[in-house]
Amino acid sequence: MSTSSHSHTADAHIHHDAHHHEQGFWSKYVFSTDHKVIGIQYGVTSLLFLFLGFTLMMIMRWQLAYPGEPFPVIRFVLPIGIIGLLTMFVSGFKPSLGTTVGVLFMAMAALVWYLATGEERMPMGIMAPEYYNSLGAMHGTIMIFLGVVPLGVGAFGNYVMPLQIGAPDMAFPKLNMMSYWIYLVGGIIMVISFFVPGGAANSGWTSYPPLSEIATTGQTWWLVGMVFLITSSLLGSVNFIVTILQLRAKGLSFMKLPFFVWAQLVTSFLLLLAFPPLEAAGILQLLDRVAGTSFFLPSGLVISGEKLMNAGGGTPILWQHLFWFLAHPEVYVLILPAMGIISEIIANNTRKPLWGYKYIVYSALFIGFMSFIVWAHHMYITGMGTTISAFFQTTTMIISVPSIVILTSLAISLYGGSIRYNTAMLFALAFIPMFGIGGLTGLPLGLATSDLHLHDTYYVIGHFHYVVAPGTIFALFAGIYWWFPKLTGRTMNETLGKIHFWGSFVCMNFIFFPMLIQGMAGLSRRLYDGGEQYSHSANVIYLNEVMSIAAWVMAIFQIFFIVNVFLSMKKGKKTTDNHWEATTLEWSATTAPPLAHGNFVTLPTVYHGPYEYSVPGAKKDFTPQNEK
Ligand code: HEM
Ligand SMILES: [Cu+2]
Repeated sequence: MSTSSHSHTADAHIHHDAHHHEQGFWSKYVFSTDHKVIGIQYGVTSLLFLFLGFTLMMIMRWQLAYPGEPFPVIRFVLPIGIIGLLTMFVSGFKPSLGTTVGVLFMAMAALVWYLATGEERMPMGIMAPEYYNSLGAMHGTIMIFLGVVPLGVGAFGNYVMPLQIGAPDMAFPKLNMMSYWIYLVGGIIMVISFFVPGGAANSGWTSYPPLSEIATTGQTWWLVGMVFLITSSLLGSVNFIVTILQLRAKGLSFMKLPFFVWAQLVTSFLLLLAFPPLEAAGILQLLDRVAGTSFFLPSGLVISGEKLMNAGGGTPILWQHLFWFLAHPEVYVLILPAMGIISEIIANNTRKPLWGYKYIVYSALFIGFMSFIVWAHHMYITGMGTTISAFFQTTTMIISVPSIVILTSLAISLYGGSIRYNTAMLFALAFIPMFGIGGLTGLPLGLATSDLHLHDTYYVIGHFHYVVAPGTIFALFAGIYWWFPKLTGRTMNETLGKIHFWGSFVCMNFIFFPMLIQGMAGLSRRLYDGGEQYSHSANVIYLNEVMSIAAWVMAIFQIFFIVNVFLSMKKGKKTTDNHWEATTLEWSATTAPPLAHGNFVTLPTVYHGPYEYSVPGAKKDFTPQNEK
């Protein structure tokens, strides 16, 4: 790989300095309207939330492995505090991003200490059953709505998409800023809910009534938080759609868009169309809880021997429909940006065009459309009658086809390439089989007959975690290693990166494969003691400890990642604007790091497709999109 500096880099930086207006600290870093700063804000915030969701899971895994044993608070709090101190140390305790993150890690250590103690949550140091429910519900909520989506869309989408389409910024920069701040408020409300009487929401991330309507105050906070998060997503998605449709560089026709941009476009439509019904439903549930309405409560509901006065005429099943009408498309919101990231990395590191670019694009569009008519495959057990079941089984089998097309195209893209095995590529390569397992294990859940047995077992937990953890999370890691040189002008350390990859890859499978086995044995999900009380789990219960240990070991490997980020930000090898010798605009037309605002020295014109690698007769093995 070439490390020589392109000659325009120096000029661009000079130009940059001359161009630079004096901006105050607040408008530059805090209430910024620059899509890159907002992308970074989204990135830092969502990574911290991912860490929090991950920590909740580690606390749960203690309870699952050793139910009834006192929780070793110090073993969990101390490492997080040390990460905080280490981060501050690497940043020299000076006012900077690193120090801020260090302080936030210290705050997180205090939060975890709070969460892992207290008579209400941990009587005599042992987890209360209701509290396991809280941790589970909040782990799911935080991971999805505060972690993965804001990272995949808010951070990567915001930072990369405008650069990839040659736009000076998003179409509505102020809306963009509002989207971030509303997201943050939603997140803070969710965190505060841990401190209200009765603790955080404990009705699952699905919030099914009637349970959710008689749950403690935390559920009200959850609903209010969700309204903020949904509003934020809606503002973001409108912005993304208009930006992609209106602000593409000259010559950048739709079929020349990098697949990452397509993925963001389809994702935005999913958010825009699927979230409003849940926002409405959330407000209705809120009214049921605080205003005495009965949208979701059936007549004659009796709770602990007492008739619930406001219950009547409502239907819990309506909530299930409204919830899954969002939540199935949401699954594709989690996976499409991931596929977008993977496509960029695979094309570049095989030095070959993406095989079947058109099929991939059409598949993504088809997925987008179909994802609105499969939702009730989550409800076979609810009981809808065979006709409706048959419809949803059919659509579910159909929607699996485009995913298979995308995955197959990516796999074929590898064939005959001269593959560069850097950390980003390793994560991208691992994505293919991991998402493959996640997808294939979904098929039996899409058929009512087999779902009868598998529904609500650990098989489901194993299935969707293969999609979101070694699937999406790996793609997001890949994206961080991949775009880091663009963000900072420096590269991440490859040795630390590879340790991080291999450790995570091995541990992930030790965590999630056993869940599939437990589930097939019939072990139910959402059990606070991991299924200890059931005789049918006797043969598979030992796996709980295996999975928990794998989860904690995996946590240790994440330290290599955290250290790598902060170390590389300060001390990483300086690199050129186009570190990976890539073709898309964010690499070949912008500087590293890109200009503060405006993005481009001169707006680029596009002449080529997104993945013209190793074109016969070309001088180099890559032809940038903007090269004449
Ligand atoms: C290595 C990482 C992870 C581990 C070890 C893990 C582990 C777990 C465990 C043990 C449960 C509870 C199962 C139960 O009691 O039924 C759970 C539930 C869940 N997890 Fe994860 N998880 C991880 C990452 C993620 C990610 C990345 C996401 C989403 C993007 C996610 C979303 C969920 C959801 C939605 C639930 C269901 C919560 C509910 O039942 O309401 N998890 N996870
Ligand atoms: Cu679904």
